[in-house]
Amino acid sequence: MLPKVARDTLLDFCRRMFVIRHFEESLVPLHDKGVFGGHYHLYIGQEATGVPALSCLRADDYLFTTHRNHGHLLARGADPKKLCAEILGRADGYNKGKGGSFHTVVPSLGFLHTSAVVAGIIPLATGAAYASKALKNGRITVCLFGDGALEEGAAPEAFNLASLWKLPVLFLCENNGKYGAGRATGAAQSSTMAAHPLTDLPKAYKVPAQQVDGLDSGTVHATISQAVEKIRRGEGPQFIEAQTVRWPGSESNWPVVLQNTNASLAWDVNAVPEKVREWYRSCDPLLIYTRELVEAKQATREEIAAIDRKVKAEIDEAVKVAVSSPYPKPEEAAKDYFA
Ligand SMILES: Cc1ncc(C[n+]2csc(CCOP(=O)(O)OP(=O)(O)O)c2C)c(N)n1
Ligand SMILES: [Mg+2]
Repeated sequence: MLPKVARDTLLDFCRRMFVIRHFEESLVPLHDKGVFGGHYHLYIGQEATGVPALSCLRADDYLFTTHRNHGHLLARGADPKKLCAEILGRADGYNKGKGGSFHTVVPSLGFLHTSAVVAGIIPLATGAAYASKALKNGRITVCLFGDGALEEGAAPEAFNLASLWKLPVLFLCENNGKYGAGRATGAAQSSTMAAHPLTDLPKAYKVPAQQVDGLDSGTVHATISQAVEKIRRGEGPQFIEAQTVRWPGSESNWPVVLQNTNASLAWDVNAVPEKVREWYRSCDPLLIYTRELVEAKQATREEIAAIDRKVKAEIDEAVKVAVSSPYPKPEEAAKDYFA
């Protein structure tokens, strides 16, 4: 189902989803050629969660995210040139190349902290929500994390305080299937959590919690906007588990792109290698969204192909700019830290 928003906004969501997809796909060959090192994770397969969800926020709200942050930053309007330069460890990156893929922080977009420490941000986001409540600044905090974060003690501790103190925080858990094992099918379920469904955990702390189909942009948009309204009205925290199906390229330790995305795949996936075809046919949120736009006569196939081409050219340009950005000077190494 499409989000109930104006056509311009629907097309803007489409553009943002393509930005994420092309950006993420373009990182893989860069890494494989040694243009950047270190680990990294891609947001492919979760675009129909992040894009509509973050559109429900105000410009001055706060966000905290994880090792799978690129899509969140881009959904919120990050500059692909500066994000790519950051991931490549270059001086023109958002954090002068010192944060890298796992720790890109963009306070101007509300991202106060990004951490690869699984669940590390949950108490921090709760703290930011506590500050907003104390300062009465009307800002809410969105904490974005994966299903794996619920296995950490930090998560329930934070749910407890957020609930007791009725803090303005949205816990958005993106459940993309079991970590480190094969791809999940249908509703993702972790076998490393005793709490089933995962929403039982926040509910035990009286945090209202619900599951949504993270491939369904309309349901995500409606659910998040209602949750955000309740939080802004002072009702306290909310927890939403968005379920997606792990992109096959994220199954192994390092991302693998067997198929570069283009809009035409929405209507014919025969070009996709058989090994991964089923995911593109039925689980790819970007292609699902594209088909929905056309079926609802909100856009023609040609219009979508034009958005796709334009975004691809922008991302190619962003990569070029990032690759030509210099590394930070050695004397920069000890600057911008605090202890
Ligand atoms: C505290 C901690 N333990 C272990 C890791 C290693 N690690 C990195 S990603 C990850 C899985 C996280 O799964 P999930 O939260 O579901 O996120 P996903 O990668 O599936 O989006 C783990 C265990 C870590 N980064 N931090
Ligand atoms: Mg996960």
